[in-house]
Amino acid sequence: MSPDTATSIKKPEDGRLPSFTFYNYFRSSAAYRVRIAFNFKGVKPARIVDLDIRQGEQKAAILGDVIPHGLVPAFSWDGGFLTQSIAMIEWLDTLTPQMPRLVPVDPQEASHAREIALAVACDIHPLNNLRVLNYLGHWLDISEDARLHWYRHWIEEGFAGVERILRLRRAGGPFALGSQPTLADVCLVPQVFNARRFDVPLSTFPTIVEVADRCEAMEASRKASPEAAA
Ligand SMILES: N[C@@H](CCC(=O)N[C@@H](CS)C(=O)NCC(=O)O)C(=O)O
Repeated sequence: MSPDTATSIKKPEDGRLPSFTFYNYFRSSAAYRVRIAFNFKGVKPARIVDLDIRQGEQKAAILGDVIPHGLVPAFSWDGGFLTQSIAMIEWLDTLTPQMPRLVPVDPQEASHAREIALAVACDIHPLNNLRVLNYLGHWLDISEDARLHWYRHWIEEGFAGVERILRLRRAGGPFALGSQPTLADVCLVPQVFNARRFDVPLSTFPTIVEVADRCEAMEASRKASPEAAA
């Protein structure tokens, strides 16, 4: 695809999932969200391309206009592409009828699922992305210890809000918003995984830990974990 073909990007025909390629990195928590969604929805991409973001391979792909924003995850299909894990999960969910509905059909419940998902995807994850950590280190000369402090701080700050929201919203569980896992759980599992990986104390976030652990124990999540995807 080149800029002058951008206007002819094709929509998936007849509202069904096309045969598509998934651009992945095993440790990317945004890709981990999408992998969990694949398993819940019983979807298998036709092709998986693993890109090592530590080596900048996701940027090399911009050259082919495959991943215009230079980040994983992304989808591409004949004549089209989609980026942003939340949009990608909604796309999968909309084009596959299987349960669970990751974005609930009820508009109010859907907004609550997006609320938690976006608290993770917009308010926590971007601050701790590899390019931000690299920028802090390479350009601002911030030490590794201070970067670790930064990393933990933004998870703790973000989780404090999510914990309060979950306590107010939960109607008895067992998942973040009720009896089925939703986009909210799908986003919490990788973020809790990252928190543990960087030794963020989680004792003040019992609701987050409870719902994330419940979803993480499900086969759909286990098969999507960085260990399983490596
Ligand atoms: N908002 C994007 C975030 C994508 C993103 O930041 N991906 C990370 C991996 S989790 C990445 O490609 N990082 C490469 C870098 O930081 O250079 C989404 O949800 O898909």
